[in-house]
Amino acid sequence: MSPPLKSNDPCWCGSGRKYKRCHQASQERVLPGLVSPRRGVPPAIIGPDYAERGRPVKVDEPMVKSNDVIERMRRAGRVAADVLQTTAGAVKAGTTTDELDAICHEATVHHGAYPSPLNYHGYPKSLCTSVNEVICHGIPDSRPLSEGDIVNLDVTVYLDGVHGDTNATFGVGNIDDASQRLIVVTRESLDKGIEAVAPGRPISDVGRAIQRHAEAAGFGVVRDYCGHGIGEVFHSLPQIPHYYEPSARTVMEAGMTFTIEPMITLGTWRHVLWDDGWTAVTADGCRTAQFEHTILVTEKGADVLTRIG
Ligand code: EYF
Ligand code: CO
Ligand code: CO
Repeated sequence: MSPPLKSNDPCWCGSGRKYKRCHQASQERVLPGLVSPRRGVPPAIIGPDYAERGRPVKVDEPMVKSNDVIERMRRAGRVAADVLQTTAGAVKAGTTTDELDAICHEATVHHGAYPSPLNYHGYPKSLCTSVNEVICHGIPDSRPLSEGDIVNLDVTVYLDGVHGDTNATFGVGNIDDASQRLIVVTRESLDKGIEAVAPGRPISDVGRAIQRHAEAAGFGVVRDYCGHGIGEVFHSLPQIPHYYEPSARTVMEAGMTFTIEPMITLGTWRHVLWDDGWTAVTADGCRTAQFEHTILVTEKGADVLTRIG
């Protein structure tokens, strides 16, 4: 990975080439706002091992899950999908990303679940809100959404000892054609990745399918953030690259659970981090979109655990 860079214009992508300001980027870059105090979780809700201290104790688990874990993941996946839908209902110009976090937090707790991002490695909020050129891990703050923005809402819940992780990107009011096309192609790229899931196939087939679709549309595929194994642990093996990575030779088996969460850009796939150490933005300021599902590998292919309904 290239060394951490600042997001101020002009920026260097780390490849030695200077990126000009993206001609397709929004006119103004997203700026950090104020982050509200941490929200509390009722004591009756059982959180993951990192909820108090921030550092996960259990960091690995079998890639192939037991039937008991899978049944609990089905419930967690449905709750995550429901919370995402509820939170998305509040996306409109003028709503702050902190208000979206409050809605996500309350909806999660209402289901008796713990919002998995909260205090995960010290992350301060219950939701990730990634606006325009923010690739992922945007921290909800006092910034109101503006007409024409795009925003990704990334929801993970912890219910009955397991996690369910899903996200989607939404337009705020009327968005420009490039942003609309980006959202459609990113959604399709996730679908292509899901279609490549089958027992006996290498994990590299997932990224190959995603990259082929996104690059055929002229878009970039973020390399430095991947899908991940999920279950009783938020992030475990296998790692799921969203581009063709020949070393991703692990063969998919029925009972494996992982996320697929491609981040697709209008320009470069390279990122820089904000000074907060969490927020990843495109190195050239171009917009980026993401969609995510939690997947179970079955004998027939993929079972999507975070589908709504
Ligand atoms: C240690 C975080 C840790 N990480 C990943 C922690 O899989 C996720 N979304 O689909 C995902 C969500 C969150 C997350 C929320 C908080 N974190 C973020 C950035 C860096 C980091 O380093
Ligand atoms: Co997620
Ligand atoms: Co994830």
